[in-house]
Amino acid sequence: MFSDKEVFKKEFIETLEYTSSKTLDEASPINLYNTLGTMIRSYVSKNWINTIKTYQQSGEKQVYYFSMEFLLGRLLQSNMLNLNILNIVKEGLDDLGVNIDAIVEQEHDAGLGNGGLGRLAACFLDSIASLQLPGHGCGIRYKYGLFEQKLVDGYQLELPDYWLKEDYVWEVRRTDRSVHVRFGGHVEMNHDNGELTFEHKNYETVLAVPYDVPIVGFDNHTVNTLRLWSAEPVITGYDMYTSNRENYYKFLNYKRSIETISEFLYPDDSHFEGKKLRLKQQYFLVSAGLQSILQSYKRKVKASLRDLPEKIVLHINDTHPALIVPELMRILIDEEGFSWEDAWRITTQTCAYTNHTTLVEALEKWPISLFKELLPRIYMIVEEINERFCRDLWLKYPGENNRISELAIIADEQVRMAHLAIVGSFSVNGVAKLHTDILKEREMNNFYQVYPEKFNNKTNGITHRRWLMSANPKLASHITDAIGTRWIKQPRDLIGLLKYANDSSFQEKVSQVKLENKIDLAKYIKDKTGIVVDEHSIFDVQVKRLHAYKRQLLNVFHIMELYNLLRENPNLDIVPRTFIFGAKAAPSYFFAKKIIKLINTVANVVNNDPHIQGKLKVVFLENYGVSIAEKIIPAADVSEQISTASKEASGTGNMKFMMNGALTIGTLDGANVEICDMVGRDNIFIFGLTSEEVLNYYSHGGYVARSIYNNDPRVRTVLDQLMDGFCGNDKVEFKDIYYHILSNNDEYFVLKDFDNYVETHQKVDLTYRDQKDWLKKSIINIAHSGKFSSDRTIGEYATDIWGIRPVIIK
Ligand code: B1N
Repeated sequence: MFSDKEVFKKEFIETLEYTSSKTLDEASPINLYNTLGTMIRSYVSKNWINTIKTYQQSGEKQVYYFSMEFLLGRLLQSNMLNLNILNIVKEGLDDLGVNIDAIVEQEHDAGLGNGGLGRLAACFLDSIASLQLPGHGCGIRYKYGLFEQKLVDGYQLELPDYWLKEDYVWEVRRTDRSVHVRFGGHVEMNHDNGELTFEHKNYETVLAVPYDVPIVGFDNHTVNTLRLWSAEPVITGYDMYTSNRENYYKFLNYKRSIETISEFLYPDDSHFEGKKLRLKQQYFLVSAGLQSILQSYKRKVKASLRDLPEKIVLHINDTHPALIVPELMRILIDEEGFSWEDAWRITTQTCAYTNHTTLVEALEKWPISLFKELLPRIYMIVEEINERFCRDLWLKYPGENNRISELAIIADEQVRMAHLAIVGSFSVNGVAKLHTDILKEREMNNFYQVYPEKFNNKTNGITHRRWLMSANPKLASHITDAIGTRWIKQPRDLIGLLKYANDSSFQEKVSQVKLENKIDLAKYIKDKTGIVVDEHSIFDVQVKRLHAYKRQLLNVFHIMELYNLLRENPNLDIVPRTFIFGAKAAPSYFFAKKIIKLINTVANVVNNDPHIQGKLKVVFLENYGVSIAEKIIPAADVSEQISTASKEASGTGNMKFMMNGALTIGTLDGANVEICDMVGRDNIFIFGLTSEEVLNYYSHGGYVARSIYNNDPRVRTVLDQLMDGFCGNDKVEFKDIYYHILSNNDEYFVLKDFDNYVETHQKVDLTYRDQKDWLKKSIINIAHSGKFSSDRTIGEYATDIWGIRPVIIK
C-alpha cells in the first residue's frame, strides 16, 4: 500500500483529515495515533480476509488457544514491524516533523493479563502468525485490564485500568457472530422413546458478543484472529419498553449483573480466588468460544463433527478454561445427539492442556454447591466423567481406595479442575524441563502412572520480534551487521554471534548500545521518580509480579546488607549499583504489599544518605507492565531470577533479559536451568539450594530459620533493622515480615540462600570490573538466546501436540 514514504505521507494527511477533521498542526498526539492506527488496521484487513478464506479452502487443521489472559501490550509498533513498514513510516513522519515514538506512546497497553501466563499467550499468538500457522486466540474483552499501580508514600494503591477510554483501533465488533450463554436454572430428564434426554430450564441467558483483533504475522501475509468476548444483556424489546416500573428496574439490575461478567480481570497471579463471578467468566469464555468455533466448523468444514479432532485443537491455557471439556461434551450429546462414548472420544482427542504452576494455592478447586448452582448441566457431565474415570481406575487399581480418591475429579465436595483437564485432554505439558520433571515425578506422579503417554515438555519462549528487534533496535542492527539477517527468521542463528564474543569492535558496539539504553532509562527514572542514577553503575534489575516465592525480599536483604557495609566503611570498594524494581502485588496480598513498602522505605534511606557517596541507588518504578518492560530490559546489566528452586515453573523474563545481553544471577529453577545449560556455568551466576534440596527440606518439615539468624550477624542486623525503626519511624511496619521469616520458618528459604546470594553478588561485582570479560559473557548470552524464541516453542507445539502445518497466504 505505501511502498514509499511519499505515498505514506500523502495518505497520512488524508487519513488524519478524514478521522479527525484536523490539519497536521491542529492535531493532538492522540489524533495522530488514531490516524496511524486506522491506516495500519485497514492495511491489514485485506490479508485478514484472505487468511480466513485460505484457511477455509485449505481444510487444514486449526488451533484455538483458550486463555483467560492475553497480555498484549501495545500493538502499533509491533504491527508495523511485522508488516515491514516501520522504517518507511518513521522516515515519512520525520519529514512531517512528527516523532514516531511520541505517537506509539499514545497507545494504552492492552493489559488483559497478570504476568507470565498472559504474556506467554501474547508471544504465542505472535509466533503462530509469524510461522504461518492456522491458529487463533480466544479470550475475554475485560472492560478493565489489570489495575494501574500508583505508589503513595511507598504503598501500592490500585486504580482501575480503563483501557477502552479512547476507542480501541485494533478491534472489530462482530455482532453477527454473537452467541447465547446460559447460567443457572435446573435440568429436567426426559425419556423420549427409550432415550434419555436432558432439558435445561429456567436459565438466565447472556449475550456473548465477540470483538476480533487481527494478529499480524512477520513478513508474511498471515493475519490470524484473537477473538475477545464481551457479555451483554439479551434485549428482547419487551423488557425494554414495558411501562411497568418494577420490570424496568428488574431489567436494569439484570443488565448490570450481566455486564459484570466481562467487567474486570481478576488481579491474582498464581493464586486461586474461588469467586462465583470468576467461575462465571470461565464458563462464559469457554461456552461462547466453543459455540462460535463449532458454528464456523459447520458452516465451513465439509465434514461431520466426528472428524473434529482431525480439524481442530482446543488448547487449554492452565485450568482456567478447563470447562471446555464438559462444555464440548454437552454440545455433542445434548445438541448434536452423539452417544457418550463417541462424544468422549471426540472431546479427548481434541483438547490439550498446559500446566503452568505447582503452587498449591493456585490449584483451582470449585465447591460443588457453587458449581452445581451456576452450571447444573455441566456439573452432571463432570459427575459422569468422574464416575466413569473412577470405574476405570477400579479395574486398574482394584481395592486401592486411597489412590483412587487422590486421582478423582470430584472429592471433598470440590471439583478439581486440573484433574478434569488431564483426564479430558490427549496432551498435558509443563513449561520448562525441570517443571515437567517435577510434574511427572512428584506433583502429578499418580496421573503420570495412569497416562504416561500424555505428558510432555514444552519449554516457554518469548517473541524475539518484540523483545529484541522492536525493544532494542540498535542491538538488533549491530547483530545484523555482524551475522546478516537470517537470525530474524531463524533466531537459532544468533549462535553465529559466538564468533564475536571476543571481538573488541563488536564488544564495543554492544557496550555502547547498552550505555545508550541505560541513559534512556536513567532519563525515564528521573522523569518518573526524580531519582538521579549513574548510568555507569551496574543496572541490577528485578521486574516481575510480587510474590513471596519470587523472593524480592532476598534482593532487599542483600541491598540492606550492602548499605550496612557502606555505612561502616564509606570507602568500600564496590562498583556503583542501581537496583531497579518493578512489581505489582495482588490487591489482597498483604505480605506482598508489605514488601513493596519495604523496598520503597529502603530506597528512601539509601538514596538520601550522603555518606555512601552515591554508590548505591534503589529505584521502584510504578505500574510495571509490558511497555515499561520494553524500556527497562534493554538497559539491564544484571537480571535477577532468584525464586526458591522448584517454585517458578519457567519464567520468561529471564529469557528477555538474556536476549538483551544482561547476565543472570539466579537459582537453578524453571527455565534458568536450561539457560545455564546453554550458556555454561561461566556465563551465568548460579547460587542457592537446588530444587531437589528444597523439596527434600519440605518433605522433612523445612529448616530452622532462627539458627541462621542466631549465627549470621549480617542476617541478624538486617532482620533487627526491620524492627528497630531503621526503616522509618514506625517500628511495627515490618513486623509481619520479621515474624513470617522467623516464626513461620522462612517458607521460601530466604535466609538459607542469603549467604550464597551475597557471595555470588560479589562475583558479579568482580566480573563487571573486567569489562572485556563481562561483554564476552553478555554476547555469549545473546548468542544462545535463540533457543528461547517462542518460534521454537510454537514449532514444538505445532508438531508434537497440535498436528498443524503452515498454510501459505498469498
Ligand atoms: O506462567 C508462566 C511461567 O513462566 C511462570 O513461571 C508461572 O508462574 C506463570 C493463576 C497463574 N503460572 N500460573 C499462573 C496466573 C494467573 C492465575 O489466575 C495462575 N501464572 C503462571 C508462563 O508459563
